[in-house]
Amino acid sequence: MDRLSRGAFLTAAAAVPIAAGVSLPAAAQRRSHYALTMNLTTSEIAPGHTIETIAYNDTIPGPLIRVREGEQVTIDVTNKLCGIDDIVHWHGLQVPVSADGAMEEGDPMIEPGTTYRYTFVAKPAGTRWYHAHAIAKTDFNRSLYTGQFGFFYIEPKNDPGRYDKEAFIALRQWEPSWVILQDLRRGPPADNGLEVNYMSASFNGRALGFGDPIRVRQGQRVLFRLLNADATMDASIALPAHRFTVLALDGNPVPVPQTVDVLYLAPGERIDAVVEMNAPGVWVFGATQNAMRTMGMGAVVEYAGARGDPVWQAPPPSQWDYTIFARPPVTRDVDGIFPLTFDKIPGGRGGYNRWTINGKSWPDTDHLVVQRGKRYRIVLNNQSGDMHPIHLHRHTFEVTNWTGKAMSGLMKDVVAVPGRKTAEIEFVADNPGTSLFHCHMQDHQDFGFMTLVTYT
Ligand SMILES: [Cu+2]
Repeated sequence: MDRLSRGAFLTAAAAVPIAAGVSLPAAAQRRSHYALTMNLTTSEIAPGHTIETIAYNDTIPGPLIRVREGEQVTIDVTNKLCGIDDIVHWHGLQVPVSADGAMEEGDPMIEPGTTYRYTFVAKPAGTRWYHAHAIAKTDFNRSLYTGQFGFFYIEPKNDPGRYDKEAFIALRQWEPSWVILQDLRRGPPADNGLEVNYMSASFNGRALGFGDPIRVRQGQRVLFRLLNADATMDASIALPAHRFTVLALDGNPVPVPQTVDVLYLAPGERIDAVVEMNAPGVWVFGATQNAMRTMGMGAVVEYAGARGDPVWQAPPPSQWDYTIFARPPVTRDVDGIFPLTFDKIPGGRGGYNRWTINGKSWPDTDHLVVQRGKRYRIVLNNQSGDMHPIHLHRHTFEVTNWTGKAMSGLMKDVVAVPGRKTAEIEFVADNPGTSLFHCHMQDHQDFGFMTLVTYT
């Protein structure tokens, strides 16, 4: 097995007894001290197709960070780049502001030739991740456009471990460029600015058919821990002849696990889903969108003893809907409501679109001022035609309304708000310090779509 895919697919030994409480061999890889080095590296993502990018420890994704919930973890990040500073954000973790890795909150950028130590208690349990959090603007050699991302898995204190095999998979597109992309279905205005377009894509840094197959056996329960690590694009993925039982969204167990044909992930989102391997064959696990799959967004799932070319079949039509994983709505008082309207200022032909929150762009956006211990509702009103994956740092929020449908119990740190739709989230201000609130699209956050939650 080659270097990249060995790091990418952490496979537990087969058929770990559930009741026996035997810990998975992967648990042996738990450590409390990690070292990440930001390096300029080359990576072969498809046969003979090599890209140059920045990565952690020369692997894509970066090394898996795996710790037990509540444990102290130390991560030394060394910058070996020439003339480029950067910073690492621990996405979905409830960390102190000093360890969050966001320049806008006052955290230091890591200068070339230096090492910065992040140390914090790992919480909450679940599938988290880490990634660069610099401003890229028009520079595709920065931040989320590069290979600077990896999984950060925090094991719960009592891991049910109801699976035979675990596969961490990060979705990603490569080779971005600015293009004029007029979506005729959206109609006017035709003054839309430049959009980001890609040439290639991968699961775990390898294009479909190039990486090692995900090897399974009939009867296995495979737990996929999926991450959309893309800078700007959402993705729907499917595995023909198989269904996904969704256990967690953004690492947090869902109130109502549901079995679906297609998974949808906006940038920054994670899904933990179990698949019962009961359809022997060689299958394409990949993007439902043909163009994205053809670019390489996928991996082969191969049953032991199966032969032949990998088979793709389009899944039945489906619509992603967060509410099916949630409980019915409950009426709860909040201590404050922040109505936020998101809009786009089209950049015009050849220009860059700008984004506004209540009519203002970062750094002029109004802060959301909260008091410790109180509960707040944020009303997200997306007036633009684009989907926005809205992310709040250092806190977990409850999605209480999505596209007009009220709900409760669904805890997330990113919520995808479709074009011209609304959503509502509620959170308890339980982690004092400044917290960044922004759209997770790299180009959107770079061009205005950010503000801060501040405590009084
Ligand atoms: Cu956005």
